[in-house]
Amino acid sequence: MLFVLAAISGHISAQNEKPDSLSESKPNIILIMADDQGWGQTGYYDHPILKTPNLNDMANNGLQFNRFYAGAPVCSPTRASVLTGRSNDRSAVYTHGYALRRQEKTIAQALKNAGYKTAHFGKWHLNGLQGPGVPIFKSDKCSPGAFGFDYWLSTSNYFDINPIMSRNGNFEEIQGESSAIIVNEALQFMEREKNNDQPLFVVIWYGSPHGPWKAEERAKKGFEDLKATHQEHYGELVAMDESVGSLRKGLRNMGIGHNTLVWFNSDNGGLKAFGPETVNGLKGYKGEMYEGGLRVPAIIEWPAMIKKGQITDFPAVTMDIFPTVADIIGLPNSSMVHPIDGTSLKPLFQKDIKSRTKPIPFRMRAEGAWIDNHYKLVIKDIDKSSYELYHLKTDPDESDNLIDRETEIAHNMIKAFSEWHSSVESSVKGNDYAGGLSQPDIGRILWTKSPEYLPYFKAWSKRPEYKKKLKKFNQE
Ligand SMILES: [Ca+2]
Repeated sequence: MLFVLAAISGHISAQNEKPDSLSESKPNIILIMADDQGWGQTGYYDHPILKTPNLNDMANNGLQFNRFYAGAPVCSPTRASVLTGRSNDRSAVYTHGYALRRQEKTIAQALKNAGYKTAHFGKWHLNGLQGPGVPIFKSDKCSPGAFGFDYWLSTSNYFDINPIMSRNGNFEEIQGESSAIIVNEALQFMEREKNNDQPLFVVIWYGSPHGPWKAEERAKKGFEDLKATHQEHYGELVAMDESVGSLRKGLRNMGIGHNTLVWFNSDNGGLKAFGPETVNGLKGYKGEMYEGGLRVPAIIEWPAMIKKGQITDFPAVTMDIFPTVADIIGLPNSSMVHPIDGTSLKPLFQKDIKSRTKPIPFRMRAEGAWIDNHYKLVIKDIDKSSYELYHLKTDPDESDNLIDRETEIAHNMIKAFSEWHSSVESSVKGNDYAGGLSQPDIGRILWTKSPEYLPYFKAWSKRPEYKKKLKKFNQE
């Protein structure tokens, strides 16, 4: 740890910013995540109609990943993997909507223990509530606060224009576009906190470009020839990109941009409704174990430590976020529940590395995948042992199944996946926690079936985002 800190402070001194306390040698860390943005939906991958000037600029100024994977092909499971460094089933987040197990240890808790002030803004989706995003109760056992966030302005799920959000448990309607709201709030938080002793850990999880699609008129400029839902969807992406620009500009204006690590990625692959350009022609979409369902845009920007203009083909995954941050800060091994499925990407900050030692595992809804550098095993049905094998370099669109031709590689990968699968089964039973599983899993429920929310139904029944769900409570 001392070595890491010395290395970081040495580098900063070279940039004429002199750290004079321990906290200043710890970078601020900001994780930002899109909701359903596909791998093809950026300007820097030459999307045919979408321009993302701010993401392009961020990519130019940092480290761009060409092979970055969401931890799972849908929402909550990937979010769990970000917070724990573990594949989703280990923490009982079996698919979207499931609550994160309370015995898990999160990156927010670890950084809080290391002296960081922590905050979450936006979509949460780890408290077991399904249905359009609602504000989260203070008493919620799986709120952001329960998992290590000091400050939070959050909704249970996706949210759009003028949402009702929860500020540390207090419900508040906030006017504005959803991406702009959470970035502005995050900047205000950082402005308030930046002169305190504590470094900052800020998580910004967008509700865009997830449906229902509702963009501001001005953001739909240039998309007039598209059908209505497409105009709204791309408009949400435009607004999200603008908010990335506001965030980066805000950090520079506050004078903290240099030693702040900003990590951007999406939470799963693109949506089929918006065509093959959404996933840049890859096979499959959100929900599938093929590349289109898993591969997402990702960038790390950290001017103090990452040279601008780096692009890597190193395969990386959201499960790497926690181990990477732990490596940078020097967090103790005990800050995570083991086994961890990710690996530290810190060595990539200094030099490009071609080959990954630790394969990337996926398991969700009895499907799986196992990525070992260029080879990928796809398991369509774990119970039936149905396997496909692809070589992603020579066959990026996963059209040539090698399972019967590359038999030795197939055999080794199936064996490795099966051993990993057994270890996940053990995690599901609670064997990773000292003393075993001590609390029942919360599972998931539609909030319209949750008695706690009942008192709000009448008042919310006219709101556009809840109207359909609460029709019977609308008495007009
Ligand atoms: Ca999503």
